[in-house]
Amino acid sequence: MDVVTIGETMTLFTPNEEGPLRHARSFSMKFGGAESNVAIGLSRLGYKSRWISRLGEDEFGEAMLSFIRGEGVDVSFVTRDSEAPTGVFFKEFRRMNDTRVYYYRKHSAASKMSAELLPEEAIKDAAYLHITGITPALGQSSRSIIDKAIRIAKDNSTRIVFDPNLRLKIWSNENEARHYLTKYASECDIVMPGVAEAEFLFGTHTPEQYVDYFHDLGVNTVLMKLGKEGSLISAPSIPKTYVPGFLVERVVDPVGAGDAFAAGVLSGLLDGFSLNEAVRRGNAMGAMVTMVNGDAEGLPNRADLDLFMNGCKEDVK
Ligand code: KDG
Repeated sequence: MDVVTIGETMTLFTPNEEGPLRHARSFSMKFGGAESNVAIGLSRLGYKSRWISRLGEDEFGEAMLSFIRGEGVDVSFVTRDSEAPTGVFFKEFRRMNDTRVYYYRKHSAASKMSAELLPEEAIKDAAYLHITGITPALGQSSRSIIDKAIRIAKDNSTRIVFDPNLRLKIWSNENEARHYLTKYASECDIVMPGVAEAEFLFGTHTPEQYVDYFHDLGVNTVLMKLGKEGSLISAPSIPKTYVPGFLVERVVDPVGAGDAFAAGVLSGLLDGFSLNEAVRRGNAMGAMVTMVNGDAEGLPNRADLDLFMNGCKEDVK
């Protein structure tokens, strides 16, 4: 197994028109979840990925499982809950450059994930464990599954990658979010924060200072996402280096860009790339996803990725 990830995926209703959600009358049904986005991104590029979660025994759970399985992701450790539903969320394209999300996920099946539901075999054969700050935000029992996954990973030399993915709508309060995001960052090998997340954790500083703060927590490799500016990377063997971003002509839907970045970086590391080259691929994948409506719809296969990275925007016949 190349990468294992754990988290909630929800049925996603996207309005078919722009503007405040109160006026939307028709929606497209999709699926979205940071961790399954990463697993799908890796699978499309040909890697073995596993997504661990808990779904309701309901129609949305059935549809989601078929979709994610159909993308080639291993779902054999996904459990079902007969008492709690699969979560739902809505996107809103409120106006240009203002995309919002609304969750209906409290008491969802995924929030009932717990350590007892995670066997050692689910993690121990993986090269990387990918976790985000969303799963611990779901509550104490979700934190217990993440804690167990980290322990299994450490016992089996599986490298741990953490994306803080700050979601203040689901944490009980800011102090709790800060406490757990700092704790999980400090337990991981690679951390992929955005600037807003670093600011939330450490106050207002420069990207270079944020990188130092993460290293001070004990993080080996810090990959800071700087949006269209690309990324700032730092590891013991690599001084702080800026890796430029890719030009995006029009952002259609920014949600999922960070997950695409994670999938791109992990795929590059699995290919044996240098950190710089792996992050360049992550930047490209993040850019590609913003140009397509949907969390996972813009995640490329290898041919699309090569075309984009080589500067060919379209295949001219
Ligand atoms: O990174 C994309 C996610 O934010 C989206 O898919 C929904 O997982 C989600 C969440 O919890 O916000």
